[in-house]
Amino acid sequence: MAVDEHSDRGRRLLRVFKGEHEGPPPLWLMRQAGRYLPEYRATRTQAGSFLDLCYTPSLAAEVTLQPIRRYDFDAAILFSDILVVPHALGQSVDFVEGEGPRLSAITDVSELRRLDVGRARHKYTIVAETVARLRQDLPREIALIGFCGAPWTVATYMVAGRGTPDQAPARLFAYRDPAGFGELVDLLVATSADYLCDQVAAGADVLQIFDTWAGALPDDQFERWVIQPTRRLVAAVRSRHPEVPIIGFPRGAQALAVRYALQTGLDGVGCDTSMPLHLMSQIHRDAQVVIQGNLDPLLLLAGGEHMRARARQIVMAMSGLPHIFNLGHGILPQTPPENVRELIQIVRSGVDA
Ligand code: 1CP
Repeated sequence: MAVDEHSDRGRRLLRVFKGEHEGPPPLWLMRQAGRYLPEYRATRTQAGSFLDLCYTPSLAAEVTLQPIRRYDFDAAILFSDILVVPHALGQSVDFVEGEGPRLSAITDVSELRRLDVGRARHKYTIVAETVARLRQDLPREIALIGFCGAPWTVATYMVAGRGTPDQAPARLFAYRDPAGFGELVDLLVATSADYLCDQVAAGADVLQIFDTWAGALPDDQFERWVIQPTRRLVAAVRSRHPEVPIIGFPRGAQALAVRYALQTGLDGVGCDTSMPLHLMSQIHRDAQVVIQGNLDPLLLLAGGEHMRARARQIVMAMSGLPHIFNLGHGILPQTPPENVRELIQIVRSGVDA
């Protein structure tokens, strides 16, 4: 890909974190690599299993680069999955076609002893190799985003053994045995810090912590299992890499996102689809963080005038603030790739296009 094409923009995504945010916002999209792209489906078939794709650096790097070749994004996000961490710790993890992830559920605290943080560190070297390849292949102008799941969200899968609509198994575990659940969360804080630091050492420029199920908790539990572990994870990464910007994505947090932004020490907060635009600007005002989001992925799938109007509305509402344009959740597999191109044009051309 031509470096010149991007040179006028410079490293726009990183500059937003330094307080430079004139002009249209930088943009990337959650799940920008994935099943909506025919070239992803082809590589996915070639890889065999989903975990093989995550653990084969040449293929994981290839699918990370596919959306960058097609579109004018400001960032690439490492292709991996949040469930690589439980797998690396020694839990059995399987992605069942058409059904989603299946893990051997952790039902009591004795099963935590079998998880092995040392073994995990060894597995992380494979992901770090993907990151290193990507940093070499990507033009400097395009930021490389590393990521992990937040301790709470990863724990919900580890305890339930699968995705659940209400995260009831993890919530119950935490109510019945807070000390035991706390042990699992502490272990995830420690190993996720290793995982993120390995990604930064290999060349990741920015990090994102995905807390997809943050919205399932009442405020006292949110404080304990979302805010506190995230604050410790951020502090642990900062102690080794003070400069790297870290974005949190507390999906469903609504008004609690303000407290989350104030208390975690994060540099940016990703806002989900249901977050009102005025609350997005309030989070920035109260906590001085960069704001990311939040077009409805279904509207990207639908396309047309409604999508164009809402994208402009978001850009306009956030203008003058440090804003990274994104969706409010990941791209859906049925999304027409041409809608992504159109969205990028709208965001790049500013509000008066
Ligand atoms: O067969 C396939 O291709 C599987 C689909 C898929 C993809 C493309 C899964 C299974 N994971 C991924 C990649 C992925 N997952 C990325 C790649 C980078 C990108 O382009 O954004 C990232 C950042 C994730 C993170 C992830 N995995 C999250 C957090 C973000 C979110 O979407 O909420 C979660 C909750 C997962 C778990 C997971 N992995 C895959 C599925 C289907 C799920 C959801 C399971 C469920 O709860 O039902």
